[in-house]
Amino acid sequence: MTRLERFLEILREKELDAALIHRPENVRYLTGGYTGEGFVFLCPDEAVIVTDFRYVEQAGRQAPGLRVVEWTGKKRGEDWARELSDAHGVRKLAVETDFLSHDDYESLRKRLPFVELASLGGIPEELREIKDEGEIACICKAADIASRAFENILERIHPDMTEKQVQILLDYEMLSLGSEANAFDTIAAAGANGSLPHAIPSGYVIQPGDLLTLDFGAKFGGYCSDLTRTVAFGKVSKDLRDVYDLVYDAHMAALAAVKPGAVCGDLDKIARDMIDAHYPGAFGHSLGHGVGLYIHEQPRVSSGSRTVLRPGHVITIEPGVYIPGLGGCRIEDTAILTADGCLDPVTAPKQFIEL
Ligand SMILES: [Mn+2]
Repeated sequence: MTRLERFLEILREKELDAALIHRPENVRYLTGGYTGEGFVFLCPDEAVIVTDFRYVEQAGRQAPGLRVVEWTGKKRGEDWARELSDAHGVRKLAVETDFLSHDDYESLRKRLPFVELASLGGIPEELREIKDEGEIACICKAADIASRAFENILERIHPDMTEKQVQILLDYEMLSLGSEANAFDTIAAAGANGSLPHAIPSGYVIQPGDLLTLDFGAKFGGYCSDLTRTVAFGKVSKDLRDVYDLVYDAHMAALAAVKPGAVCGDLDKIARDMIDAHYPGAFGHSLGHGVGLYIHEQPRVSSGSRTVLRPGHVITIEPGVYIPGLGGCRIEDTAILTADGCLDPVTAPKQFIEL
């Protein structure tokens, strides 16, 4: 059964006649490759991409099986939604209420007064949680590109460079190795900036004795990789070395527990208990998250999450310690759930590196 067939089956189970899909990752996923703007109308008899002139030809190439219609100044998106709903006798139409703007929702509601608008309730996101072989191959390739980029820059980064210069070097390397785009804005945080989990790379000049945290990812076939490495420049203080060793141990312990049947909240607890025993409260974010077409997907790997892992889940394991005034450390790999364990596509070294 194709993704689209499975999606339509769930729509039917939920007694929804049709759906409008606007979120770009969901459009790409359900059309099998369309990456342009617009939306998709889906019902059991028809799948239609509604877009403007700029993407009509592209839509035909990327999603050959689907009908493509063009909106214009005279016939806008909501007019097409109306026409397609009328043509298929739609009474209950599902939309992404967690994505559409209030204004877009209101203009649909006004244009479709006899149709009940319902929430799609995250059906595509749920389908996207479990990756198929093709998707996993893309994630592995994206992880390989990012891993090799990291290894390649190790001999070229040194004190006296700014965080920004390191970011540019890493991004350039990933793109040169075949990344389609960055999976997200690369984080480079050195010295005291390391205590900011999502620091923006700055003009700060890296000093001997600093730790540098790099959080980055490549994209391949639309799929993201996500990894974090922390490296030392020269001799770091004993405090920083202890932080590194603890984060490393917590990362390895949580990663070792990733297998089908594992509960996401339990994985979080493994790493959190280890860190809280030494630095209470210094690990202030979740252990990880799903990765796919989008960088942060289901499932959440967080405290209290009851999600049970299954083959095809792809999650990150990224504990960290952040101490204002001192700095921080995070180590992250991506784990792909297999039938009996997990596969780690990240090959970048993660033992303590002193540059
Ligand atoms: Mn991550």
